Amino acid sequence: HAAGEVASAKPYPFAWRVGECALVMVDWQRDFCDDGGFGASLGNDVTSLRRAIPAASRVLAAARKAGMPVIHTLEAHAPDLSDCPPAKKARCPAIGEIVVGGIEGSRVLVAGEPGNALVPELAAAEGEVVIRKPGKGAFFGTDLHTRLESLGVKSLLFTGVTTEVCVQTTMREANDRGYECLLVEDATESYFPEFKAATLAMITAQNGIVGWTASAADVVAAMK
Ligand code: TIU
Repeated sequence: HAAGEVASAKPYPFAWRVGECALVMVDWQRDFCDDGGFGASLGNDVTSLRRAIPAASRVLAAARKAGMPVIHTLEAHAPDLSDCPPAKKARCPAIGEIVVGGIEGSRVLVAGEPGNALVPELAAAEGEVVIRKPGKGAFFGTDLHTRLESLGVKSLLFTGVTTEVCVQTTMREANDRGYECLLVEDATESYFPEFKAATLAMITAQNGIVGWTASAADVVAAMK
């Protein structure tokens, strides 16, 4: 296999074998990115998240062109909330509710609702897998690991929101399952700039204890 390589990646160059790398697009759903969504209901300003959409879109387009598998995730509960632990609902009471000023009368973080759709700029293409997940991590309660194994995937590129919640949790789950993980630093965002900066630093610290980070431009160049 030929290799894709991002020489500028931190803490040192990141390489993957062609055919063994997939792109994971974490939770680019309206619930987090639109005014009135879950993110906004928690008191957050969603404009910071939207800033990462153009870079995520460029990485997505490059992955499609390179024939790389693309997996989208959604934080999405069943309509009866049977997969929402009471502890999660207790600390995020908006889940499953229709909130005042919300997205088109949408129930928050519920599968199939308008707010649970991917933002149009990053919508899934025909044939791309969309995984609904009840947790912050995309491996908990899903068949993601089985799917990746059946595709022969060993390396993962990540974009998504929010950096320190669902993206970092998913990266750590992937790292523990043996995947080599790279987070595209300008294709991820947080409602808290200091948390994004800290997450990028803690991923790459200690010789890449969780994985690597690199810019969208350099990742896109490596996919050609
Ligand atoms: N997708 C994801 O990160 N879920 C969250 O709840 N993030 C927050 O930052 N709250």
